[in-house]
Amino acid sequence: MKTEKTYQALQEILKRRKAGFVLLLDPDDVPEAQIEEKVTAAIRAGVDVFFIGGSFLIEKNFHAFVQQVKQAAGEHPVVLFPGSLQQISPHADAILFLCLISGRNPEHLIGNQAVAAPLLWKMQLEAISCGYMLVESGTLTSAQYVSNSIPIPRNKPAIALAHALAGQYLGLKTLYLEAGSGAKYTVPEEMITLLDRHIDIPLIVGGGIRTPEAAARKVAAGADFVVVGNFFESEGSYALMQQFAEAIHQ
Ligand code: 1GP
Repeated sequence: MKTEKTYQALQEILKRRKAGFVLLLDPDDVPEAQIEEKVTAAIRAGVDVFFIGGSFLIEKNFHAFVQQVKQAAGEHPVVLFPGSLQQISPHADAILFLCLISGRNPEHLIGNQAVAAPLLWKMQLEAISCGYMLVESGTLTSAQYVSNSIPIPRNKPAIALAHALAGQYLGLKTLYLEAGSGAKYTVPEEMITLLDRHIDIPLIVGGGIRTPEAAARKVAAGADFVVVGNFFESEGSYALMQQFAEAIHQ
């Protein structure tokens, strides 16, 4: 892919703010009639970037969903965060080209990427390479189950650092420390700080973040982007979105 427009837009956000606020939208959890209203409200509250993805796609026409989110998001980046090979669409600005570097499952290290790459090339969709690292978070998560991989022990930050450095030396452009959607425990701050001290590429952190205080702790520890998904699927939670934005932007 020739352009890196969206990757540059992410870096621009980091020049303006301490960290970026990412809202993860799961197509199965946002009713079609609410897409525009939710995206508009999120932008008003201070969301910087939208990720779209989920472990399964059961209900939705994925392309139509991505198109509607992009229409409502305007200039704000809309990035695919694919839970499977079915979650690829030319209507997004870019895709996180995930490599599950914490695991040892060849399908998630190179197999799926080789299937997806020609499709991305045909669509001329920007691919942002991302070292995806699952971190143990108290219970079995969908990401662990679906990827058939063992997460990094949460009390072993040195293991996370070794994988993160390997990802950076391989030329990956971002790293994602993932506790898993709805995780019981979030990614430990100690692990984030250790990576932040040694890694130059943007560090994305997500999974189980349910309060502005928790989000602020991830940023203080060194997260460049904080992803929140599950929490904003509950009734009335959008009222707190501005507080999350303030906590993340600092
Ligand atoms: C999951 O990191 C994201 O992939 C967000 O997690 O849904 O728990 O906020 P939550």
